[in-house]
Amino acid sequence: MKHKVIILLVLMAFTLTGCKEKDVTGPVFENIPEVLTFEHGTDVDLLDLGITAVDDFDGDISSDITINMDKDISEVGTYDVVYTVSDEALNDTELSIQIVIEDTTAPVIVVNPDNERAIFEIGSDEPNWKLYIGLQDEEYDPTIDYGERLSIDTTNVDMDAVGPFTVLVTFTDIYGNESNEVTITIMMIEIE
Ligand SMILES: [Ca+2]
Ligand SMILES: [Ca+2]
Repeated sequence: MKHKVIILLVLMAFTLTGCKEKDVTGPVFENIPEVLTFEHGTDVDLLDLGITAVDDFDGDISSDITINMDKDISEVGTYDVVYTVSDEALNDTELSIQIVIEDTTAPVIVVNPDNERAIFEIGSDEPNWKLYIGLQDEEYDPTIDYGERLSIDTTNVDMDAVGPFTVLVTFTDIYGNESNEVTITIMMIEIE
């Protein structure tokens, strides 16, 4: 009888241990994208990059993935983003990835339609050429000193001679992308 009880107890203990097999393994991240570089201005949803999480006990727990940072990655730069996911037994797994936001898009420069052909009297002062252009899809303010980023080539212009003259303009954004070149044409005339 005593033996039977012991055997029974051992069996019960074994069964209980079997039932209570503990989840000690954290989930695993999968489908980590290789390319995490985005063009400036792209709408990036950090929780929608296709990254998934699978757990040995709980299965697909991708919907439990969270990130540790503010989701504002709107400026050009490199951002460390830490993804975290926990299984039901509270085993955590972290995944750290870098998101690069870059600007490789050249600005598009346009000639202000009002000033495509400007007429001046010989001897006039040079106009403010910065008023003659605009930028598409980018902010432009002619009162700002853009320094060498705004190239206004007036070597062909002679304000004291008759003729059409051309001014060549290019603009470089702060990331070094150079725009197309536009031509402003001015007419210098003699008024008697
Ligand atoms: Ca687990
Ligand atoms: Ca740009």
